[in-house]
Amino acid sequence: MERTFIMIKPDGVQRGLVGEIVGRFEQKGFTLVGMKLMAVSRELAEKHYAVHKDKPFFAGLVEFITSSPVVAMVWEGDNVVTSARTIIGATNPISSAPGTIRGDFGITIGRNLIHGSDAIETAQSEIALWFQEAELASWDPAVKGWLYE
Ligand code: D4T
Repeated sequence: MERTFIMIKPDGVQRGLVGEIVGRFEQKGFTLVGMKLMAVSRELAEKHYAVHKDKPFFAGLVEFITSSPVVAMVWEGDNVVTSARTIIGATNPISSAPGTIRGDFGITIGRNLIHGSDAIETAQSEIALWFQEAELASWDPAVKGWLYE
């Protein structure tokens, strides 16, 4: 089964949207296999966003992610990487469709509430960066037969 890394950013936690956001993934039918509320170290933030290290917004992004706790999660399901990106919406909330998390709750790109891995390989490296194997629980939801043919 495919897995993806999802992080509710500090703005999502501060605004009391954790339940709403987790609910959207649950209602879709995906399986939660790991979740923790945590303060993010500068080192972890810089590693997670290393691909953006030369961008003008990098320093502000690291500052933001380390400013207040985040909720780190791993979700499992068929095509969960792509599907989660659809549920999340476009990076800039100006362009995210209503019905998506960013479309419903976000206004600016620098406070876009949530991160989701952009590819299967990225998901694997992000899960390894944020979670120990023992923090993840593999389990079969009882409703599986009602979610998949
Ligand atoms: P993340 O990685 O947070 O899920 O966002 P996306 O995958 O949708 O978008 P991204 O990697 O291009 O951007 C990473 C992160 O940087 C913030 N950002 C981005 C910003 O503050 N200013 C900017 O101009 C851009 C492009 C938002 C998301």
